[in-house]
Amino acid sequence: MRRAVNLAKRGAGWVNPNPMVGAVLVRYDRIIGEGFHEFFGGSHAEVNAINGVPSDQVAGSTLYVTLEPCAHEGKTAPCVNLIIERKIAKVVIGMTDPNPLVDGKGIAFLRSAGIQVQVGLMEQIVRQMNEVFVKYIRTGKPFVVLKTAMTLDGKIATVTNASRWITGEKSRKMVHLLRQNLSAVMVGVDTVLFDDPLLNIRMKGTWKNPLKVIADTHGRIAMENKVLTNDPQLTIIATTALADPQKLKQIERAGAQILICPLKDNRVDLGFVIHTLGKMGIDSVMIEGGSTLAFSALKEGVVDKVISFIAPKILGGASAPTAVGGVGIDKMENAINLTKLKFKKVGEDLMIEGWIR
Ligand code: AOF
Ligand code: ZN
Repeated sequence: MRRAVNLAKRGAGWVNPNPMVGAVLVRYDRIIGEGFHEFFGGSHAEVNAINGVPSDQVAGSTLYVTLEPCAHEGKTAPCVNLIIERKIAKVVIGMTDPNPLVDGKGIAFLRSAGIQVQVGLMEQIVRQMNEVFVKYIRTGKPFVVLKTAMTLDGKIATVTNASRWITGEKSRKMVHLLRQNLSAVMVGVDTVLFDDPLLNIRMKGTWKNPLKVIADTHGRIAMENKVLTNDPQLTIIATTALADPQKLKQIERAGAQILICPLKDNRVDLGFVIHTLGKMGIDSVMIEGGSTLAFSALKEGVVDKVISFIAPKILGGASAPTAVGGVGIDKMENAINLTKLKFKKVGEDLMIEGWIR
């Protein structure tokens, strides 16, 4: 199962909004076949593990698969049929498939065909690997990660708004990896105006760039900003009726999409943006700043998980921006609490992961 999990992760960023799935076929305690779901629309992990292995070897073998094999006719034929046809004797499953189309039906089908089924091996690890899928398939809303990068005193820039670079190279590379694994990145317009980020992936190898979503209530983005001049077809400007229609037309002509949103507290309604992205097939979003957007997202309750990089630097300055701004929370008992915290050292920085309680 550990091997199946590692295989599954190779599909990260390519399979969305499908889950990452890995499968390993074992006979007499030896691996005779393995595979994973490689890209959206591609064959399922089980098929990749089983196909190519001679029939006489498959018959009587044990299949380890991270997710319950599907029993529905999707883009591909149901995996349970293949498992039964090829006379696999036993199937060990990491977790049941939360997809309402499957949800236990695969397991029931295998059992009724006389196949021995064991469920829940390494379940916690498998579940966390597919936290994006689990949320999206059940709610239709993307899993939202709030990423912050700050100094030890919580600053995301100096008093003069200089922000390159707070964290070290390793942390920044990690962010690129996160961008690859999630379907969209979102920032506020001030971040675009101050930092002019590309919001793409710059690493060796082949990567799929995420959709770039800019929260821009008044349509203040500059036409020269890199998100409008580089791959503008991947850019969505989430704006409101407060923006100048002429400017919005100009943005559309540049190749970006405009999403007119309702207002909430005089800003883009983030709940609406998240809901709309879900309907577009976006299963995951990483909010990358700035501090105003971070606060709105937390207050609106759209954030599922926070990933914070903390650099061993101190900047001070009462007016220097902190990771989360906005109007703030009044009473300690109303603080936003994180749970299941994880810590990791990344280069010289500390990475903290926590889930919104
Ligand atoms: C499996 N093995 O490797 C995967 C499964 O659109 P389709 O046909 O690719 O089906 C996608 C659904 O199938 C997805 O929502 C999830 O329920 C399941 N994914 N199942 O047996 C796999 N990727
Ligand atoms: Zn399948």
